[in-house]
Amino acid sequence: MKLKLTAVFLLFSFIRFSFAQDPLIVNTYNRDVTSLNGQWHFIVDPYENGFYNYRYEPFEKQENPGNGAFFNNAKAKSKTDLIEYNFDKSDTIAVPSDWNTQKEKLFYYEGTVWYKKSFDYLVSKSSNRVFVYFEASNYETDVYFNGKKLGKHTGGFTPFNFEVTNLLKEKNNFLVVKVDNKRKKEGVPTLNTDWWNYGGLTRGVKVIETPNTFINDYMIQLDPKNNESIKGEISLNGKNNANQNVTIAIPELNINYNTVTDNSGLATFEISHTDILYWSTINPKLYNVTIETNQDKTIDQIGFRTIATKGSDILLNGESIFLKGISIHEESPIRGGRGHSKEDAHQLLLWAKELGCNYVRLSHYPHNEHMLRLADQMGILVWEENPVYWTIQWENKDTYENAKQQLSEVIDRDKNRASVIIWSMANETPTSEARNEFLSNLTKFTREKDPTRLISAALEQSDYNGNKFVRTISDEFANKVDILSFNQYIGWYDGLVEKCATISWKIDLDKPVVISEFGAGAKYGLHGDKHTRWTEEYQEYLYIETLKMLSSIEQLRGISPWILVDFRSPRRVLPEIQDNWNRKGLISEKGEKKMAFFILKSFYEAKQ
Ligand code: GCB
Repeated sequence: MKLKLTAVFLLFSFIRFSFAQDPLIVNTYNRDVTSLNGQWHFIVDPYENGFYNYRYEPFEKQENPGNGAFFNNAKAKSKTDLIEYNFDKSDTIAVPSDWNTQKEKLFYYEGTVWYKKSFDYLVSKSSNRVFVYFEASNYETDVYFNGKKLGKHTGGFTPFNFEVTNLLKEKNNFLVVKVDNKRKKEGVPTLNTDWWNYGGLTRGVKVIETPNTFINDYMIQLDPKNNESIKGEISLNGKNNANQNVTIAIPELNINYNTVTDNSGLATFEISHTDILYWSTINPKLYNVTIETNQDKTIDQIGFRTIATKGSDILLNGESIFLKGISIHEESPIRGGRGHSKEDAHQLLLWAKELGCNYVRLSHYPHNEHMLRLADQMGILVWEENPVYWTIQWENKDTYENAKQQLSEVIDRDKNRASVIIWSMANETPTSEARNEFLSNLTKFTREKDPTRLISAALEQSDYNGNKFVRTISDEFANKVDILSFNQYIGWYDGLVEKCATISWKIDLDKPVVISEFGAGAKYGLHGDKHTRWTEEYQEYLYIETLKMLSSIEQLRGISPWILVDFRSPRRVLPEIQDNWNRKGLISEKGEKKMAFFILKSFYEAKQ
């Protein structure tokens, strides 16, 4: 019996080990990669018939899974073979992209879809290593390569990669990916949100070939305490990662710095320089930074700036700045559905610029990397957000680990982007002891992982000592953040627009206040008097009155109204007005600007 248990345990730990995810490779944006984007075969599998046998046991746990397991990509070899699926005869779908807006029958679908891509691959050097890298896949993803499980990833908006070096063949590799976007009570986000649960391989998939020992990760930033010092660490991955020479070069600053990795493959460094041109919203200066070892080389475009708070001021490079912002969902303004391309990101950020923004809130989950790369280039500050939204299971340890993992992955990806100044822990979460602990732990984790940025969360406001006309923030977690942010909907969910003029604010904390949301629904082209809901006039009136009301908050240092563009949400069902769209956009999903757009634009123009 004991022996048997040990065997089971060993098998179990082997499975766990073999499913472990590899450390995230950074800067794949600039690496030479082979894209697997394009048409993939797919099978819709609501009963997960390709994953479980008829006793509902996962095929991947069977010694001999047989022909039912979709990850084997089986083909009938003789006329007697019984195989009840065939990827190559199944329909195709584009990757990257959500499935909902590509196939009408999948518009409301929440469940499992299997993807398959076959490809040939010739490594350029036999000692090289090869990885498959997923930019994002919503929500649970099981990855199989040539019939072997590579691993599983949870979370719909962050990248992950697996090594395939030892499984790779020159011809006919097959990558089979099971993507399941079922919402889960214990998930992050949970069952209830106000956005479309787009499923699928929503961002790109690529093959990355690296030398045997390669530059896996680095963080190169200005020392928050000394703006004449560039600090960083670089980690190498591979058998020969110890005692390796690493060179960091920034030609424009005449920097050519040599260092050596320690026994674990890590090199830390600090380079003093007195003539750094700082990245700012006015002059978003990016330097070409080269990192080189004797085997590998990577180039990144990095901006250097400091961000800090002092009392109620936000200081960018030591100077106070007002965050003229707008909230954005990741929907394509070009083709609809989940946004993923550079063109999608560019259009959204151009609209933000046109509005006069120097800042965007990327809600409510990590957006694709183009957004951050372009924000870096365009001089737009960014709030990035973890999808801890509304009513997460605060007491569930796995939920916490999941939230932490997703946060960790977006920090890994974007920690070298000058534009990113705020990590947001959560949105509109109900206060409780368990929630405070959950968010405080996330905050602690984030500060340790990245001490160069500010922490916030979109909180909620409430009456001050029972007085409905005086509003405050009474939330213990407010003590933990650097930027005090909250959403408020006075004039929309909370009374009518006239109410704005009756409200005053009493916020005692000496911290910068950034209003993370306010807004009203309006259907583009619907006109009437300013008291009629859903008209552009109502929305315009709300913006005028809200901006007046918020300006009386002494510590006000920024706003990101809700929202740049109308976005899909299954919660929004009012016929002829919503038809599954949240209508609080300043721009319609067709790109038409509503009247309130111009109110906010002139507010920003007048603001220093
Ligand atoms: C909120 C949420 C946001 C919703 C918005 C609304 O407070 O943070 O996700 O979409 O309100 O339109 O109600």
